[in-house]
Amino acid sequence: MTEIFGENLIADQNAKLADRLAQDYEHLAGQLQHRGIDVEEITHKARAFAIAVPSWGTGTGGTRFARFPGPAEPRNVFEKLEDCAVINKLVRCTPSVSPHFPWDKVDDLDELKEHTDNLGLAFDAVNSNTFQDQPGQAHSYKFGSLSNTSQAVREQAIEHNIECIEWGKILGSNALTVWVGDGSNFPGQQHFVHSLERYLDSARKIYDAIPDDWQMFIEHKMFEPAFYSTVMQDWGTNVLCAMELGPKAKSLVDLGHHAPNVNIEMIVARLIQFRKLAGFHFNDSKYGDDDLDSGSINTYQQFLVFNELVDAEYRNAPDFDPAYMLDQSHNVTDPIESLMNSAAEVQRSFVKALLVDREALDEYQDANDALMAANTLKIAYNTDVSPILAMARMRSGGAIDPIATFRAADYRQQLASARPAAGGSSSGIV
Ligand code: LRH
Ligand code: MN
Repeated sequence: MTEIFGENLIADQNAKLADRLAQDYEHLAGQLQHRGIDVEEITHKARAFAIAVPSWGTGTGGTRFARFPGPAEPRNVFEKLEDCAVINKLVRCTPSVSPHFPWDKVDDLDELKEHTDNLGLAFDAVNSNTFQDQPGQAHSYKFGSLSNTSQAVREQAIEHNIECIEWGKILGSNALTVWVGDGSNFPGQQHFVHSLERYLDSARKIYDAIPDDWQMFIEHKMFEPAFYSTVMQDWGTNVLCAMELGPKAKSLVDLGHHAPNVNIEMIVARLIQFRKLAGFHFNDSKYGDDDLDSGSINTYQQFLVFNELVDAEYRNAPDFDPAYMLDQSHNVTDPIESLMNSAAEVQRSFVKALLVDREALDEYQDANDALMAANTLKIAYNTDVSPILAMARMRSGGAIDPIATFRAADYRQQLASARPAAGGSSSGIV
């Protein structure tokens, strides 16, 4: 489907904006030069930035109340990947896709790998799913999976994770993300210690199946689907378990999995310090795990997270190689537009963090000059780096304005006949 975006369409759209971009870029170059920053060095780093797209984010998402699918929704993993290729063709910073099993499971994984290679994409971390019961499944996950009181259920969940590793190997992935919704809805319903002991025992069996060149990403979440306690509830439980399991296990931070106002950037700093930062599921939220578009609500927090990540690079933090992924649910926007916008907004936070004068910041921090330290971050944050992001896209063969170019292509209309709607609204994640 990327042929809908023939070279000409992107070039034609860029031609309308190139002069204005050159002016804006030159102006920003001058501003940064005054601050001793080489704009070309920053643009080079912006072009190297990459974030994975969630396969499950390419279809319209929903809530327990309803899902309102849009036109020409992807109907299978092959079409999801075609949409991911469109995203990368326009924003040039999403070269990989994170699959979710069994949602993306097909009989011929070699064919899926070939399809993905042909689209110029790669697979990122694979995600297991022991939070839903599949048709014909022997044991239910109603009362949990890896921490379930039933050994048979735990073994079924362990087996599924090990299968995901085998499938991931065929797809060329090198990490398994394990998120479980295990928990309780009533005080007294679950023994906090026994349930975590069962979780750890199960996780060890999965860990032992992790290849030496792979990693196991443990994802914590405060609540939902359990609403009183969650076995893997917070970063503390997460990092303790990752340390307990071994060097291949690290802690993944989904930004929406924390209570409002939690200092997520400090959690990131802690995980980096103890060499246990797996990476991220970027999204935004105002209340719960809202899975809203990254950078749509709390842009300063996202910038502060990247300030910790860039600082880690700056001080050569050991074992620092975080995986960046989006994990969002697009209920009222075109998923392709939201994923393009979100990838660019995460890239924006990264680029702004590159502009922080770290030597000055170190001095102000050592001198306890709180105001100037805070302002040193704000100077970077308040810099409009849009020309750098657009120049990075253009130089990498993408669109100066991805949304305008996507709309100019009339992608959904052109695909409507090829992708007849499945019909009707339904609930839940695609
Ligand atoms: C859980 C979660 C997890 C995925 C799911 C789609 O809320 O963030 O990362 O498996 O969303
Ligand atoms: Mn997530």
